[in-house]
Amino acid sequence: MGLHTVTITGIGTTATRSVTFTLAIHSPSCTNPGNQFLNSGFESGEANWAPSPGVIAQRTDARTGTSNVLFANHRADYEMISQTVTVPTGCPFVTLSFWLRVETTEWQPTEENDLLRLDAQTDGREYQLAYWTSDKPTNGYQQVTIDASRLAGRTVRVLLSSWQDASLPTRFSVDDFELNAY
Ligand SMILES: [Ca+2]
Ligand SMILES: [Ca+2]
Repeated sequence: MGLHTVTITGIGTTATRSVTFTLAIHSPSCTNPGNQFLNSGFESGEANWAPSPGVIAQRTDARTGTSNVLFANHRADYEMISQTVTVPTGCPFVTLSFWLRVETTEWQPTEENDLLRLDAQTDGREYQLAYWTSDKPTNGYQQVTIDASRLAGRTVRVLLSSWQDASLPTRFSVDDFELNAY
């Protein structure tokens, strides 16, 4: 179940060609599979999201379209976006994925001074699903995918939040944030 990357390669006498595509396999009981978030690419601005001021905006470095999320205000200390969805029943497999770029001015490579957290709130409880830190900058945007199958069938508030210390800011750029059910 879930998303699978499939590569088909044809080998000829003079040339080799490959094609790669994504195969989505969902449970037969999952009648409404796929992405459950609205405005995943932030192209409608803040619509459907509950963001801190200025976090969602038009930027030239959006991964797709012209808008993305940027957590970079170390003076604000804490910034977040959230969206609440009901994951359809019958879809036992759930993933959260987004494209992330981490750039930092922190110079002590082993210290996790600035943090990006992915949390889920459901039934009055909060789960930390994953976190990323300033000591692991990325080379451009990279897709991250987190298993969130424990959220199957639940109404959940998904939060992505940044916590930064008072100096040497880190830029956490995010685009194309999806909650996929299968
Ligand atoms: Ca976008
Ligand atoms: Ca910092």
